[in-house]
Amino acid sequence: MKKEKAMRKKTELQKIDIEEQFKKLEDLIHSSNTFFMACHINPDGDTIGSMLTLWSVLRRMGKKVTMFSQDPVPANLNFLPNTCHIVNKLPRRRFDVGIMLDFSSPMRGGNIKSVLKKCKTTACIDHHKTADNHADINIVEPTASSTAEIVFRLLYGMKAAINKREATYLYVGMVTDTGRFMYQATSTRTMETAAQLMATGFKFYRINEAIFTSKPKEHLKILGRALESMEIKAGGKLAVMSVTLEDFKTFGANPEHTEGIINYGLMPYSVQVVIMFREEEDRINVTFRSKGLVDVALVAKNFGGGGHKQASGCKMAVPLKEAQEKVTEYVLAKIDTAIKKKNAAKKAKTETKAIKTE
Ligand SMILES: [Mn+2]
Repeated sequence: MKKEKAMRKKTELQKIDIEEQFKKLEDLIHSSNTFFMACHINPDGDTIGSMLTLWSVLRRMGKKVTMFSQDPVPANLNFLPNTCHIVNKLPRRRFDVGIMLDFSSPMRGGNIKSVLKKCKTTACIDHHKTADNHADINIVEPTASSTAEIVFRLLYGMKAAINKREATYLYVGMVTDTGRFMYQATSTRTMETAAQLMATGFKFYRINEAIFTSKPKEHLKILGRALESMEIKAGGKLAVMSVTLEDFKTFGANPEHTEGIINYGLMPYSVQVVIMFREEEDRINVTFRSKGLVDVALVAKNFGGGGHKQASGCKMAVPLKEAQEKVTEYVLAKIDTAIKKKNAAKKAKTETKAIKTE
């Protein structure tokens, strides 16, 4: 009971805190004139969609807004109107407000630190668990499906009417970050927000088509090659895929065309880990995916790379065959250890159970 009360108090405190942050940003938007906005490096639909939305709303309010992205907007998002206004050169001027969208540490935005220093106030809107509250105003909600969902809440609170185009931007952010409303982070609030966006009447099916069901033919050809190359090892637990320089040459494809292909390796029911090798001119790009049995962040680290427990990567300056052998052998050993550990834990559990029933 006591615990419950404390828990409730804690969530209430968090709630008050985040509401306060929303209010602070709202007031700041009203009282400021010039804004700098940045999306993260290797931008995705969420960071771009969130930035375009705020840019559009603030401009309608008569504000001056500069949008910055260090990396180019990915080809599958180029259909979005106004991406041409995103600059990749750091502005020199001063701003009233600097806003980081979908990231919280300036590093993730590229070289923006110098610009943020020249902003009177900084803010961050993010939904990553790892977010650090570096900015003056931090609206961080790890339970939100996407930054776009949080931006919607901000605008809703501000009573800013969202037009069709802005609804499109926000929808792009949500539908991409949730994998078409498929991932765990999709909540009732996500669906309610999407419904409110749809009510503006934008053609969501055209967006889905543009993002999910249209691909360059080079991507499909490389996908075919990668699937063909798939080898299943460790009694079905490991899938290994490779794409060679020769494949790229044959289809006139480039590394960008391999985007997302590794995820196909996780599709077989029994597979726990996927390794994908991509041959480049002077090195081998290796990526990993895991359903959880093996921590692939540690695997990548062992070869000089890094990442997350379930998605990681590294680069190796050795011939393809050598990389394939070394990495596969290492992962096979990791799978073996993980299974042995799992079995030992299972055995210990049944034994304690047996003792208890005795
Ligand atoms: Mn995001």
